[in-house]
Amino acid sequence: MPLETPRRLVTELARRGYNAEREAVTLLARAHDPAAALDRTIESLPENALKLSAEHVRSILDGTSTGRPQTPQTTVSTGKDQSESDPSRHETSEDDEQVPVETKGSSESQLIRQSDRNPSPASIADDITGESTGTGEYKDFVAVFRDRYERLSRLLRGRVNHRPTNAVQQMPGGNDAALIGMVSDIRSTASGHWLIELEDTNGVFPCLVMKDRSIADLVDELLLDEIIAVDGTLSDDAGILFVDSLHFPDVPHTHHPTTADRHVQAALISDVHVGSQEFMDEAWSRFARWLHTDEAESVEYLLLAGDMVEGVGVYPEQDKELSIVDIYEQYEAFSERLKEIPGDMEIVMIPGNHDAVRLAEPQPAFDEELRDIMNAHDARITGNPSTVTVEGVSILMYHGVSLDEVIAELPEEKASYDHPHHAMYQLLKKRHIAPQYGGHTRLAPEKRDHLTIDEVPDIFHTGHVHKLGYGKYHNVLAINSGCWQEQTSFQKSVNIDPDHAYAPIVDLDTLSLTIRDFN
Ligand code: D5M
Ligand code: FE
Ligand code: ZN
Repeated sequence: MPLETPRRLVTELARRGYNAEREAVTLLARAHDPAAALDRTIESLPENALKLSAEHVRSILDGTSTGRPQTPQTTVSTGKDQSESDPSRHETSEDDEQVPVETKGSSESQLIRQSDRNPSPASIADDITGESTGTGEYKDFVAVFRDRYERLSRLLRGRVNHRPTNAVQQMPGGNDAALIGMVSDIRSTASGHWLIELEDTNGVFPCLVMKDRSIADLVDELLLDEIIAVDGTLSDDAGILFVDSLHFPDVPHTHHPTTADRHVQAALISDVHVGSQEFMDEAWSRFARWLHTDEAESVEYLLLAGDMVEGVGVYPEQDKELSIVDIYEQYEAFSERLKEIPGDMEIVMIPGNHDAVRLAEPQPAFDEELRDIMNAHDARITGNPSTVTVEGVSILMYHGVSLDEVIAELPEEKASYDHPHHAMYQLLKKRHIAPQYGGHTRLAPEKRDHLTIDEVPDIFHTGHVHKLGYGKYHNVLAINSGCWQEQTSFQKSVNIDPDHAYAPIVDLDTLSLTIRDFN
């Protein structure tokens, strides 16, 4: 990156964790080779220095001395930390080992600059089926991120008195300031503090979270491309914001779920994987038979959150574990299994990453051909994700591919395969189905960001990670529903120990939960 302009120098200094006197930046910008001058200056700074002085730069440029380093400047005032109450948590049944993790990548600026990352973001709450407008062009990606910013910043505006990044750049040093932006970079400085770059539609601004502040814990929860707000104090040269408090769009603590006005229940399941040699044929039949019993009399709804069938060519070597190799025959077999379910139950289905619809999210619903095959119950067939309302209760159904990413990025206590609902809490907190762009989760470019969680659901239902987990987050019942497939050889190789053949049953009038075991 060329460093000839003061703005770029400031950004680069901030990226490396340094603040600088205005005069120091001017001197560097005037140097014959600003990049080399910057490198030399930084090399000669002591380890714990945070600020670059003009005197120091002059001494380097003159070549007279290495200069007397400044003492680190850490003017951080007291802040009101955002403390998250621990949501109520029920224990899940099984223990498992952790799956290998990935590291955070760095993201290119998406709101104002061109990004050349692999094409794709996109849709929530509403079903995308038939509404997809994205062409995959560059302008769609800019549009979708602007839309994400617009939607989620609205949720934060009441909480901070923010200004656009370019306005903050003009403010005098030492002032209080607040920003709302997309997290475009997270890195630790040489001295262990956190440098977070926030981007809005006007620019990028560096924000520093000091390691010994209690809000430093929240940095662990940050994902690239999510929208947050920060409040703090500008450094003397106004080049960096020292963060006092950090806010997520979040679900209000006062959120009060709607419940059904009669006693009625729903079974929330996912990941049936018909067509896999590991599909649990007999357990499924036990579940279906139970639904015909008096005990299950109130279970009037069956919600299926994706991966109806095992699919074809989803993962390398998958064909060796297929019991049915033709995708249409898999849906026919699945349809037969649906026929075992009582005919008067209402079924809602969204697709998953093993299903025969486009992989990029939001995924449209099954097409006519597949609907014809699965027509036995006249199911409500909708896209992934979708919000469905059942007896007045709104249920956000999402297959869950982004959970892999959230679990990979965040520390164990914030999200893990053993506690998949904790990863769901993070999505609720960020008010986004797939905050991080450009990883595993393939996002379809649309003009609108359909994956923001605009309305808080009463229930959030996901699957995909094949682990059972449930709990409440700010009164939203989160359920990750396990699977109907025994451990595959791939899962064995990476220590995924699936929770299979459990059916979470929700009372729609009280939102209480019972887990039925069909193993
Ligand atoms: O995903 C089931 C779970 O297993 C989910 O957490 C992804 C993970 N998984 C399964 N197979 C693979 C491969 N081959 N690579 C990476 N991750 C994998 P499901 O959607 O049912 O396959
Ligand atoms: Fe699955
Ligand atoms: Zn899946």
